Amino acid sequence: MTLDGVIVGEIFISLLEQEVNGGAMQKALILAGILGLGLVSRAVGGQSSSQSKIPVILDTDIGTDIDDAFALALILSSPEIELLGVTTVSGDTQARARLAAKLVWEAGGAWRKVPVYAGEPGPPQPIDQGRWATAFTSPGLHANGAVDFLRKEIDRRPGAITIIAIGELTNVAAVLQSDPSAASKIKRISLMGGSIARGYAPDSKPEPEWNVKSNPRAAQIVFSSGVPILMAPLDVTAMLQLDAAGRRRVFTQLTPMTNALAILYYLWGKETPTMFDPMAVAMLIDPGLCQTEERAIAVDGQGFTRVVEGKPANVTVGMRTDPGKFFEFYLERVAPSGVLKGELAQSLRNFARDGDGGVGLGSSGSR
Ligand SMILES: [Ca+2]
Repeated sequence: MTLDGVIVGEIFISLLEQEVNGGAMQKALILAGILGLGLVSRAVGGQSSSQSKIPVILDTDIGTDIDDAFALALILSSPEIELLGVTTVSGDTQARARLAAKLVWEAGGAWRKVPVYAGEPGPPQPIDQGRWATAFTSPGLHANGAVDFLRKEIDRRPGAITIIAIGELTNVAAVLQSDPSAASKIKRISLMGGSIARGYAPDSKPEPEWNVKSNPRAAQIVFSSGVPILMAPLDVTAMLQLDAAGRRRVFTQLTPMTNALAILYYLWGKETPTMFDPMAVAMLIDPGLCQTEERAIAVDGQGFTRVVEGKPANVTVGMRTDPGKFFEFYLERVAPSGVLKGELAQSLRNFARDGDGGVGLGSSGSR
């Protein structure tokens, strides 16, 4: 579906809200009108047609911190993105792959066809959320093959694919090293990582950020590859706290996806998520969410990301952001307010999830 279609769909949905107190026949007529025109928007889920979308592969260490799950949920709520697949990195990559595969399964519709590939396992990391998906299997879940998958997709669509990297850069570096031509075939890497003018705490000095510090060599390979990089460092992420009101808004949506987020949040076991990773998705969709600068950035052996003066820029880096605008953007997608309430909303969601009836809700998208 085109963006215009989404907008028209939302107009219909707002009309629908006004009619939600009407009789059953009236509801049925409105529902039939929407479905007949194929105008059901992202509000009811499903990966729609791929025309003019941003094709992406998400590379993630989902399962340790909670923000990866929130980032994947943003992708699953964003009609601008065509999700070709998910790859996992760091520690028990198979446990992470099960988590990602179960989350896309919960999103329903064509999302269930999104393949998930585990990368090479690394040194153990805590994955407290893993219990949610211990025994999960699906046709799209693969116990290995992340780097091969990335390379094949990049070969299949040279110059088209954006990699969203929200873990250490081990898989991305492996792709770049496995094929000298790979760098020229990747459109862009949108990554959460690094620290330019501040660290984790307010007013702190720059420090090695987790994703870079976990594999500085891989980060060096990525930052020196020549692939255009869109970078969400601590400067535009460390202040993004999802407060109690935001959590309540997400967890009371009662969709299968937001229910999954609630479970993962409680398994994670801390109070306030910092939404580091969702910014790497958000600024790709809406560059206006960050004030960016074009910079030459180099990675040192400790994992510092330093601006090098007098060299050509290799990175578009977010330097400042307005957390209020970010959360407005995030929550309107993952937990939309005022869109589709009550039983009719559930009917539409069920319809979208269980059978698209040929109205474009679950068209094949990528595969
Ligand atoms: Ca992450």
